[in-house]
Amino acid sequence: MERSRLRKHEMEQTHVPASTDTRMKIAVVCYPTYGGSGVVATELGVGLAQKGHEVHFVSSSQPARLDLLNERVHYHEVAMLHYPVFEHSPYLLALTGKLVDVVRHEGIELVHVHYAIPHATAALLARDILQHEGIRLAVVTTLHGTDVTLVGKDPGYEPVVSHAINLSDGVTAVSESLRRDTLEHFHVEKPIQVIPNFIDLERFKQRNPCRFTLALAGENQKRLIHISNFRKVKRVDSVIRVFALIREKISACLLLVGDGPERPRCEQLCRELGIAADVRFLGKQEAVEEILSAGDLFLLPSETESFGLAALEALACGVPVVSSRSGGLPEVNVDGVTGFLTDADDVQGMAQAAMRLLHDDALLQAFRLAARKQAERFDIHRILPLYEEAYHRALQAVRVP
Ligand code: GMT
Repeated sequence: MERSRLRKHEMEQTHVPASTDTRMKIAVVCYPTYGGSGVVATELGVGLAQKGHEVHFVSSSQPARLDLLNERVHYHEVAMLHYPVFEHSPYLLALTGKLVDVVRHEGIELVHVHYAIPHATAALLARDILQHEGIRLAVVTTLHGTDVTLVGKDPGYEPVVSHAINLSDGVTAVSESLRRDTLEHFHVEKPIQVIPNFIDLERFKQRNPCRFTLALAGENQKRLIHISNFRKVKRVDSVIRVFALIREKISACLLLVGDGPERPRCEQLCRELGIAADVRFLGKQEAVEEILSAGDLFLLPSETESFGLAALEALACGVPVVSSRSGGLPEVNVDGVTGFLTDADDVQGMAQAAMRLLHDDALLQAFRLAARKQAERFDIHRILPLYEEAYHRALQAVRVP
């Protein structure tokens, strides 16, 4: 690295933040995909930029909810090098190289990676490379879900993820349940701070339902909603089976938002159960808050769910949730207050819980109010400062000689 540029970097880094008001230069690494950790990372980054920090997103393509680039929000695409020798191009190395470049040229002091695999390993490698040039970089890793509960704990990945957790300068998990799972499945000495996911209560609130959604349902039909990426863990087939039982007793329609590998099987199941006319596959949608506002109930029977951001979005729009009690869902959906919790494979139980609410308007209304109140606990304005504090602690840690 050129001397002058190095000096500029050092000068910026000698300004140890005195308080959590200090502006930081942060790189955010995430998957760009619709849903989950990519959404949390994007909304966190944009929120930090609104508070005056400079945020650089680093991803394989522009994150789905990142529509605003300005003087404090930047995006750097990880370009893949394709070469005939590679059966699969090494994303880990491409990301590491991009991080080194962005840190060098933008004076980044902290990298926040969302989803450990392979982002945390890439950030640690970048930190090592930069250390040889005299640049100190803090790495904060946020564990989101299957990076721990499914993929990460695979014996082939476990030592790599344990190493990434132990060597990060700060580690957070999105729920207490995920923190426990991490301690159970990994060889971890590092303290893990729980910082729950958050919600923008201004965006996610009861609002005029989307006209398109209303047009899809009959006048007196109850509307059930499910939103996911249609992967096996989401058990969208159970959503359909629960709905089939409800529909035997109540006039209702099911709105399915999102897309993914299980969708064709789910479409087939609807035909086999003879309910296809009342089930709408809406695909990926941007204005989920408008669709949710048309809903009476949200269904989420996931096999594993470290947090359940979609459930929180539903609650914020005043829509009660009937979900499994897997993972962190009980930390979001309060049984008997904001919805009901059942075992993940209890299709009958879920249908009964749903019908209890759909049959009783007064109860449904009480749950709607409680749902919004619960969502207020996860207000972005309460959670964002927790990340700022975590960053400051990580920065202090790398600055101690
Ligand atoms: O881990 C995944 O399945 C993907 C991950 C993501 O990157 O989309 O989703 C997880 O992170 C979300 C945001 O923190 C949580 O709300 C989800 O509950 C979690 N998914 C699972 O645990 C299955």
